[in-house]
Amino acid sequence: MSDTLTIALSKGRIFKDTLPLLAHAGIEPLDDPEKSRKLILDTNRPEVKLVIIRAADVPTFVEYGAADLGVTGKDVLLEHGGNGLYEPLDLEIARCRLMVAGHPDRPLPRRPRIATKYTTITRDYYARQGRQVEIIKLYGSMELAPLVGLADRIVDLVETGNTLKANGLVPLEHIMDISSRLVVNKGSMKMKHAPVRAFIEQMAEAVGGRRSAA
Ligand code: PRT
Ligand code: MG
Repeated sequence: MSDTLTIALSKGRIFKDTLPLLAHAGIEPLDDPEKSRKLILDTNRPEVKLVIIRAADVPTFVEYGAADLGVTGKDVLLEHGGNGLYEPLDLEIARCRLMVAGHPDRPLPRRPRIATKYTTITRDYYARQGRQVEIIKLYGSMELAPLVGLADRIVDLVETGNTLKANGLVPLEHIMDISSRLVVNKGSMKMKHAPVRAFIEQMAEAVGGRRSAA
């Protein structure tokens, strides 16, 4: 096991945006996760495997050493509570903003209800401002909550703003910018120091190359 490197990724935008960075490190998956049902993908480098999991599970796999490395959104990391892992690199991919959104001109009750899947970040955000809110945990389709009277506001990721707009909502407060991070298991950083370091450096180089090409 000690000569292998396992990298945890989620399907969709993170996989798509990580591919060119992996290519820079000389790593090419042998299967397409959107087509294959395999959860462990071999790569052109026999010692490197990709495990394909739900985005919210990436920090858990890496924290417990089921993967040596992973790529995950800062939103997911903050909700997870990223103490058990190293976060050596901002990959500058899958960028978006975490925002408070709602109906533009609806008065707020004294203790507004905020629907979100980001309960930890949201609680911290309002607590820091000393604002009283009730937080309602949802697992998806946050935009629906204000339309059906479940919540006064939502906290969600915004990229183009099209989803909000399509549901008659507007962005109201910017909480933070989000991008995806490379995360590393603490044990792997020690036990597989040379290959892990080399991988981090190649990824950093790829990020730098993209930045100067932009
Ligand atoms: O989709 P699934 O339930 O499997 O899991 P997931 O939603 O956690 O994963 P995925 O792949 O959708 O997102 C992975 C990561 O991509 C997130 O953790 C973010 O760090 C990042 N990211 C970047 C985004 C977006 N942009 C984004 N726009 N994640 C989600 N969205 C959603 C947003 O929640 C909203 O529903 O897209 C919609 C808004 O997009 P616009 O363009 O209409 O504003
Ligand atoms: Mg999604």
